[in-house]
Amino acid sequence: MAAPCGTMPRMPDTATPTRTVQAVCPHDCPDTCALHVSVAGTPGAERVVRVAGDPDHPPTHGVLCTKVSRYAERTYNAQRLLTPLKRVGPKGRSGEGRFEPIGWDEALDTIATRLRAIAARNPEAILPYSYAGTMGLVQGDGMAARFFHRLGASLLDRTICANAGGEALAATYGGKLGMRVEQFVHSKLILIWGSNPITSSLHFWTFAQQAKRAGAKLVCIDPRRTETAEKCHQHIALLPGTDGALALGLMHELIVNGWLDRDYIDRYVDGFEALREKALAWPPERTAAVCGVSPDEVRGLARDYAHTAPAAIRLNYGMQRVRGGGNAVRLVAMLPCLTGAWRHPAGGMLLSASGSFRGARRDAWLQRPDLLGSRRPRTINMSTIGDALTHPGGGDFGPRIEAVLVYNSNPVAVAPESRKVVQGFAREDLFTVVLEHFQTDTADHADIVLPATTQLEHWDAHSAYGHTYAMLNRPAVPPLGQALSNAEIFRRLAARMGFDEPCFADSDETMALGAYDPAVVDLAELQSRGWTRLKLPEAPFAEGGFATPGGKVVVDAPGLGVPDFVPNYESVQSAPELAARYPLAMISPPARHFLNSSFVNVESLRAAEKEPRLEMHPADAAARGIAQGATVRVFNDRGEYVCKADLNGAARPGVVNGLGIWWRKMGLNGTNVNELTHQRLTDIGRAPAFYDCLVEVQPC
Ligand SMILES: Nc1nc2c(c(=O)[nH]1)N[C@H]1C(S)=C(S)[C@@H](COP(=O)(O)OP(=O)(O)OC[C@H]3O[C@@H](n4cnc5c(=O)[nH]c(N)nc54)[C@H](O)[C@@H]3O)O[C@H]1N2
Ligand SMILES: Nc1nc2c(c(=O)[nH]1)N[C@H]1C(S)=C(S)[C@@H](COP(=O)(O)OP(=O)(O)OC[C@H]3O[C@@H](n4cnc5c(=O)[nH]c(N)nc54)[C@H](O)[C@@H]3O)O[C@H]1N2
Ligand SMILES: [Mo]
Repeated sequence: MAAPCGTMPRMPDTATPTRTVQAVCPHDCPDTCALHVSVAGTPGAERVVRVAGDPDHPPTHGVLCTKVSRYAERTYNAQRLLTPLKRVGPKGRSGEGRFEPIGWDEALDTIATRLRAIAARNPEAILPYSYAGTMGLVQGDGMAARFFHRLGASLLDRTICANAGGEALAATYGGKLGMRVEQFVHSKLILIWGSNPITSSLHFWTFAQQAKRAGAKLVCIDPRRTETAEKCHQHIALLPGTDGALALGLMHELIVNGWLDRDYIDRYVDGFEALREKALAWPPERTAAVCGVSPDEVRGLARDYAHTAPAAIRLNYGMQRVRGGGNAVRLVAMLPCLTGAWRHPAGGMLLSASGSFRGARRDAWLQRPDLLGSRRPRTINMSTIGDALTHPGGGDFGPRIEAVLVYNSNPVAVAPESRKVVQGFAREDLFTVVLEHFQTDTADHADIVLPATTQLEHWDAHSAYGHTYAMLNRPAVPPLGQALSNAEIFRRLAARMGFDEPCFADSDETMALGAYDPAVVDLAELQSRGWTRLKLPEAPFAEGGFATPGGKVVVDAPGLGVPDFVPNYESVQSAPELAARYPLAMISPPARHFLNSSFVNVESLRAAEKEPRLEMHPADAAARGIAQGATVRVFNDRGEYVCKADLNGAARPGVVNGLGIWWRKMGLNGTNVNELTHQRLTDIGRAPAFYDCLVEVQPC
């Protein structure tokens, strides 16, 4: 591959920092850390020499994860894309695409000419595709959103991660609202449910450990024996996709034993009788049979939950990546309403707190949906991008997709049913532009690749989904090579497209400093310290006050009905005929040293993960003649994935864990775990069911 790698000066090993810049970790993680970036060198030749956690920011408390403490290694990586590239070889085939450097003028003119021609026929044939490579409000959907709204391109339904749980929370509480994360240190029981914080939310784990030292009991509810499960007092290893049944089983015990806060229910729960009726059908024996646990585990958990105060639930998105994920979140979210756990600041639940930022952020100004005018473009679901790109067009779908602009995402690696996704991106008639730091699997399919700045090189403002501080990121060094920020790229494209609205002249700095409403957020503190706490009550629902229209928790939600257990599309119980061929349930949770598919190319982190792995229970492996470390073929009707069997004790019988998300071209057979996942959607929120997937495994 001819992608140029800039020759970077070697990092000075013992350089003395000359100044410190206040920044923010941009990655898709609940913790959104405040950073201190140390810069050394003389003006014009400055380099970042260290990235550390801000000791004063309460959720960060001076600590970073392994990945981000090496952020300079990512920024100065020899593989960084530093000039625009155009494809000169055949499209597709991971790693074999040929690219040549071009200037910015040629790159932007090529793109503008193609987009103008397509837009003249129908701008909806153009699709933006982005997710959370950066969660910044400026480099995420700031200037890009303005650009696509003005253009009238198809809208993107951003469902790939959190939409089942997000819409479920909205239906139940009226928004993505929950406990303040700092309060978990005072909890006496913490259910860590569908979450592996040692890997994916390290700063929450610190709070949980503080609580543990103060006498709290920690229970992990997860099919996988994660590093977190190892360190909890109890691990309930239920089958994937059975969380809704477990929640109903717990409610059954709360109800039949009278362990309810009747006063809280009477005042703040709308529709309890209908929920009660559902729950009474779930005695411990039935619950245990569906969940693959013992009836005593169900009884014991219900007793602990009812008799310990304050009791808190840290739910994470891991448990909603199955068909019934939305209903399961609704059911779990009702548990603290039945026991009145919400009365205490350290009781209740936290899945996401991002809704707390709703009134504080100036979303309409940042994204300018008004630029659509009276146009109402169609919406394309990012989770079914494989189907969308291979659709011939016509009917309800509308025009065939002719151009895709990808930024902050790597769909060829992360979207389900990769074979279809690759087929779509390999279309020779599709015009694809990818804004990236690195030559990812998706960039391999681009016609034009544009080099983007990293967080150390641009302005941004951030909110968070695991804490409630508004944050500001200042650039530490100028852009490397010819890289430009996402916002600057869309600003220049807008100029070439002839978009002359004044908003296209707003600088990155103007947008970052204007992202928050001064009437709600302390901008002086935000700018001087880099972060400021939203003014929120410590116990958000102590006296009801849910964000629903009636202010109460909603059981019977409009259009959704009363929540119930919804079995997986693919499981031994729900699809016995399929299970006869593919008897193992596969989940594909994050690997500790990667962040989705980010960091797979950072050598030291890839070395820590070693090889793509499938964790198996020793009995399931023995039945197939598979030994520790053997190369195995994991397959179903959709595809096959080659990786190494790991019999490390983390997998329960009947379930295999394919740790995510390798770049396809760095895998053993040019695929990754999404070769096996499907595009069917969750019950609520139109989200992917990555962890609802049957496979078979053979030695290779
Ligand atoms: N190091 C690292 N950190 C990350 C990420 C990463 O890839 N790597 N990803 C980031 C992103 S994008 C997100 S959305 C967040 C949260 O990301 P999540 O995907 O929620 O990740 P985890 O916190 O690892 O929790 C998932 C856990 O759910 C378990 N699980 C799988 N299926 C089920 C089920 O049916 N029921 C239950 N109860 N548990 C199940 C998995 O075994 C895993 O331990 O983390 C972020 N942080
Ligand atoms: N099988 C399976 N699949 C999954 C999951 C799973 O658990 N199992 N998890 C799902 C989840 S939770 C999520 S959130 C999605 C994540 O999917 P994505 O949001 O696509 O996440 P990444 O794979 O991290 O890709 C982000 C890309 O953005 C680039 N990037 C970062 N910052 C910038 C920037 O400032 N500018 C530009 N132009 N690019 C930037 C990075 O280099 C990286 O290649 O994957 C989903 N896919
Ligand atoms: Mo995510």
